[in-house]
Amino acid sequence: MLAARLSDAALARDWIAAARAIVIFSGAGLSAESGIPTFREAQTGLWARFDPARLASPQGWHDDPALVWAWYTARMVRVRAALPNAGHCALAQSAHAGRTALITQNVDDLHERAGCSDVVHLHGELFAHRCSRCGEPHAKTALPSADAIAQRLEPPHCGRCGERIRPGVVWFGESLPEPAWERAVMHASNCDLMLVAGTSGVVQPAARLPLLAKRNGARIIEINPLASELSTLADLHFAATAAVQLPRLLLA
Ligand code: BV8
Ligand code: ZN
Repeated sequence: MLAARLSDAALARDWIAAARAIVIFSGAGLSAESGIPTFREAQTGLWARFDPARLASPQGWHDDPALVWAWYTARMVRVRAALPNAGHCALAQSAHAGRTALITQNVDDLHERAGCSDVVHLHGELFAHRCSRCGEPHAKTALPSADAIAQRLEPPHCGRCGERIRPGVVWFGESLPEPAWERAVMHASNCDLMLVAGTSGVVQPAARLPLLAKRNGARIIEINPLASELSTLADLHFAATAAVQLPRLLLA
């Protein structure tokens, strides 16, 4: 891994301009500068004493659906109040968008609200509720105000079968949506440049994608203030935030 100096931004821009097919692989760090806490950051406030990996699991849902639904409702309220940041906007405004595929681990809709389309959501979407039994999609529910969020909130129930509605995300221990995973593998296998932005590279199988790209000859550029599990794969690592570095590489 080459720790990138500012002058390497020119080298990275040359790689981007010359690339035939680019993949952006984003994680929770992309939304950090929009005020959305990253997944591994300590839980705050009402949720400080809960393990997010436990809440984001079928077991957590089984044990206490009202606690899990309240946690997701608090996250939905936070995302609704957030705005896309300069990193999201640089991806949407990039001149290279036509030959770029965006694959995200994030469940928020900030990429879409910045103007990106055709986003591959590996871990589902926060606002895509569905019935936990029959899978019937459930229309977005009215959100409470931020100060009215209790620590437990009974989920709505399915109009078709009466079962509880669940968040449309992929929980730990659940398989990724086949179509999303297949598209992600196809893009990672065919790209010649991957920008890895804002991910610790801890969660599998998503974190396999940069390795797949590398094995197929792609260059890897990482944007993360810290080193990650993927940094050893990076040809260039910018120790910078997404909102600062993505505009420098995509819009300069
Ligand atoms: C599965 C939705 C098959 C829910 C999420 C090996 C193979 C397969 C599975 C496993 C395996 N090993 C372990 C597993 C199990 C598990 C797993 O990976 N566990 C981890 C904890 C080890 N994987 C699974 O269960 C997956 N399913 O494998 O299915 C299967 C099926 C049945 C039976 C057996 C097997 C499903 C995983 C999906 C989990 N759902 N999200 C929700 O959000 O509530 S994952 C969750 O973590 C979020 O989506 C988040 O995006 C994602 C990944 O984390 P990151 O995005 O990287 O975020 P993180 O906080 O970790 O890091 C942020 C980074 O940003 C940091 O590096 C930081 O430095 C940086 N940063 C901070 N600020 C900025 C910044 N960077 C740039 N700019 C900034 N400003
Ligand atoms: Zn149902």
